Amino acid sequence: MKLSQVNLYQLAMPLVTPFVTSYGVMKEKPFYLVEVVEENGQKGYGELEAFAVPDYTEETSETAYLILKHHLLPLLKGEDIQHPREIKERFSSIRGNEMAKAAVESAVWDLYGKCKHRSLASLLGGSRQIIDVGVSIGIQENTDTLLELVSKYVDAGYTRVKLKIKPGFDKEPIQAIREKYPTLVLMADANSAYTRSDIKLIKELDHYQLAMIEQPFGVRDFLDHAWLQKQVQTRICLDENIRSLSDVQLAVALGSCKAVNLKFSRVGGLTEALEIISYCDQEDLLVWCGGMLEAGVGRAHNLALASRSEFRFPGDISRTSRYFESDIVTSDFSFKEGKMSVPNGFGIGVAIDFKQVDKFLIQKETLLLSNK
Ligand code: OSB
Ligand code: MG
Repeated sequence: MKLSQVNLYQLAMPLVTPFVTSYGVMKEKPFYLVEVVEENGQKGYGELEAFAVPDYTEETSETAYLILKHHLLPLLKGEDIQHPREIKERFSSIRGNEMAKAAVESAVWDLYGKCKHRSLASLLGGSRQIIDVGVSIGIQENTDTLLELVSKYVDAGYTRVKLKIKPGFDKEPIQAIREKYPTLVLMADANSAYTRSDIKLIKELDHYQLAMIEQPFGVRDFLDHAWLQKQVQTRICLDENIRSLSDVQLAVALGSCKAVNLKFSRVGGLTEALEIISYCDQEDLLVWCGGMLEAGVGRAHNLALASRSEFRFPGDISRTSRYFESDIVTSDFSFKEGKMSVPNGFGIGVAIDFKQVDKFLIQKETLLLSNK
């Protein structure tokens, strides 16, 4: 496959309701839809998931765009790509910037599937057609609104609920949910809002049969997480800490966690994600599919990846309608009773709805790649 051009659609999709985490409030999702075009006109799609503010990771939508345009795409000029696996190697001279890399890499995976007449799920080694999905609930104003929300999602069939927590919004809401739903698969995500000095509180959370506590400490605090995991029964799950396979290896060596929230966009692409999945499986570490409030393209990539049998825990792959009024793809992923089907068309298996893209479009830019 020789890429002739890449089109970047800069979009901003308003969220139906603001999403609140310990980092702050998100009211819209700014992102780029990346369209890679090969010489015969076949197209592949990826989403650049970096947020507006560099709080979750260092990248922002703006910095990732610059890296993509000035440093990543030039590396593909004139290249004949035999397999999307090669992209990781081509990009290896560029440090970090995982989301910028993943946006291009995942688009090339889609393109490859379309050229080879294979679904992305089958290319990635996925075997399941229908997968259990969970929901991630932001920090709420009060316990009543929270319980109302939880009951709405439980009624919709979501098989797992993740609650965002921060100091001052942790034990009480968790206790309230637990009292009302004694057997619900429940977990908490702190997005790095606690430190060692909060050990007493975290030990209290140990009493609510949480499936896991995600990212309680700082994003490089492998040692502190290991210190914590030794003192609590509840699994510690790492999200922000994990940017590559070697980070997972470090976490295993130190005992920093028992679970990994895997977002392919946070680890530089699907190839790195596949390596992490194999390693987690071999080390008996629970691995599951995280989310970045993706629109339909990123969601389709997630579903394809999460169709692998190693994912034994419901992912953060709720319906797009939870976040957005309307989506940029034509499929609605047929959500039914907490399960979503994995698209089985070629590549990501969903078509772009360009009318919708136009609705959210800020600007479109074409970058030519054909001559060296
Ligand atoms: O920590 O997983 C996270 C959203 C924004 C920033 C960080 C996170 C999240 C989510 C959203 O939990 C999950 C989803 O896409 O539904
Ligand atoms: Mg998280």
